Amino acid sequence: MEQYIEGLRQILDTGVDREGRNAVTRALFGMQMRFNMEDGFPAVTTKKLAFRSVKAELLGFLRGYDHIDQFQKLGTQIWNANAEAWGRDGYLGRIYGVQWRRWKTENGTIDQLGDVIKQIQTNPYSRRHVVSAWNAGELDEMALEPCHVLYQFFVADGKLSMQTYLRSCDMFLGVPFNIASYSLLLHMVAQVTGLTPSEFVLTLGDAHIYREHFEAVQTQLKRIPYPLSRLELNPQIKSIDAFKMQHIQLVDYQHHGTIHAPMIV
Ligand code: DHF
Ligand code: TMP
Repeated sequence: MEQYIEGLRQILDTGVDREGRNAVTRALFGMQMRFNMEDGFPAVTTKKLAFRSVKAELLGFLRGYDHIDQFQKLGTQIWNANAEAWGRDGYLGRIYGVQWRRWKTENGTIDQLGDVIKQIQTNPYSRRHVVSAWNAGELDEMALEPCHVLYQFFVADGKLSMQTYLRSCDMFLGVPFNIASYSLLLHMVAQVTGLTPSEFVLTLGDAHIYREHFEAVQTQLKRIPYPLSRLELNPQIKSIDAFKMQHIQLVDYQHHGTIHAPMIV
């Protein structure tokens, strides 16, 4: 997680301040972080990560959910504010999971993730293991345009790696979730394809810290990181659609205290 901490420091020290869509941020453009799953699970330790929310959000995406009631039932409210701002009674529109599992075509839908999992099993060295949430034709039908836009898998030596492109990165609030969520997805896809999870690579576009978060980030930078936690998945689960909340456990998670900071909608 040193890379995450270094990223925060770099942006605070050398980033450029701009007034954007919703607030003033300090930003750098173009960064990359690599997390090797053999080193442990990359749950941030310099504050408390709401891992229950991470699990619930990802399971919701895997099920193609598109309404805050569904996410809330699973155990997270992190999408409520955007839904409210969009003003369609809790409907989130054609967001991530809808595109991953039911991308609309002229005569039906495409299960991008299901198809990629089949390809990983039958044609592992393909360079086309790509899932896209960026559906340019439907951007105006989403509560928020996708931040994590696209991901790709890579197989070598019985190990599975994954890379995600994050076009817009709220370094304090969203990014710790994104790192944990995609690392979790990497473990899940590795388990159902019989591979060992290897590297998660996060490529960041506009990497920013909201002015409202500067103090919270300073607090975090003063803290000494703990050793990484581990992830345990119930080994019986062999289908990406069979995972439930209780099949996913973060163990030995040592962390500093929660730091509250507002999400800027
Ligand atoms: N908008 C903005 N401005 N930044 C975001 O990071 C963001 N993320 C979204 C939707 N819109 C966004 C989806 N992901 C939280 C974390 C991730 C997330 C949305 C919200 C959040 O509030 N995290 C809190 C605690 C959450 C909890 O306890 O469930 C945190 O302290 O990490
Ligand atoms: P934007 O659409 O104007 O870029 O605003 C989206 C904000 O949400 C931006 O601060 C990035 C942040 N964000 C993340 O960092 N990660 C996420 O997963 C999501 C959904 C949003």
